[in-house]
Amino acid sequence: MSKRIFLSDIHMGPRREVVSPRFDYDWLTKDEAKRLGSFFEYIKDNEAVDTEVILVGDILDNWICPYNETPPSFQEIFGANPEVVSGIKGLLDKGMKVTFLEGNHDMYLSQADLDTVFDGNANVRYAESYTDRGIHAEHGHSFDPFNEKLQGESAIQGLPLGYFISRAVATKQAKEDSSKEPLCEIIKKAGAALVGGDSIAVSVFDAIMKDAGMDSTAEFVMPGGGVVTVSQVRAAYEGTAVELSVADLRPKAKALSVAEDDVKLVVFGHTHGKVIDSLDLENPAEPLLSEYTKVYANSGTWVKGKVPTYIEVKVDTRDNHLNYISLMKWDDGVASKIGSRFFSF
Ligand SMILES: [Mn+2]
Repeated sequence: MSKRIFLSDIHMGPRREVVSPRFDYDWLTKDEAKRLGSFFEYIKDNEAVDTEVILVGDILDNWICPYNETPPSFQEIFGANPEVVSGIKGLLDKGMKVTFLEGNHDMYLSQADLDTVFDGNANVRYAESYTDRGIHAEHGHSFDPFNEKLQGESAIQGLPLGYFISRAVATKQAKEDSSKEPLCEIIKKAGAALVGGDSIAVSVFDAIMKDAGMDSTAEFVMPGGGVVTVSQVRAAYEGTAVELSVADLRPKAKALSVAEDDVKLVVFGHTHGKVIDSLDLENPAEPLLSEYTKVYANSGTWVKGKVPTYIEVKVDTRDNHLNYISLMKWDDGVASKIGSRFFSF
């Protein structure tokens, strides 16, 4: 038997000292980090050595940082979350493979960063996406114009507008200990309050800067130590197009599975909303045959206020081309199934 375990949106932060009146702005709390560490221990103790763990992005978070603080390095973040790091080391030491996929909140993480933390262990790997046995997994931010990796002269340091919005959201949280909602939800709310005129992206940006109490001259401290003002950011991203449907990646999963016949299961993260559902598609090659099924799954999140969830794919031991996929939860140290599907490839 062979298993693949997918989890995402862990959002480990730098856990910097809280000096009153500043509040803790990290999305992953200390207790949640411990809970995740014990989950990794459970996997190590209960699963076979050929089990693979795929971390589907936003595992670290160097975006959630108040505008006037220097953003953390990935090494600072790993160092602040020893429960998670030692949990992953346990898996690697047993001989299991662990893959980190790119997310938006950890966009410029690299294999070199992982090699430093995990002592060059060959079982840990960094990639943009994961493809195996009919499965396609990626974080999902590349379908979200607010949060995709940007190149070109309009982008500041290759970062999308969502980066600056995250910095403002962290600024507000550090001031008020306000709710730690995923950005797509915040953006959806801000978008719902729009009036005409500017592009949606810039209007959302304006609303969030105002909400965080940042005026046009406020200076973001950037990675590397330089600064950029709110009005410079506004000018740089004025043309950004935004779809307000980013809270639901199902249409993107459907498009992806239609374009690639070999893709039978699409696993995303990013939205923080757990899902397992079939994508019922007409088979264009054989329209007289019944519908054939592909599956969309979202691994959910491990941060505040939600029962942590993950996706498990099990290979059928009798039929090597059949995969069972389950949406699982990890509640009070117990793993249980929320829903399941199967597919052959
Ligand atoms: Mn994300």
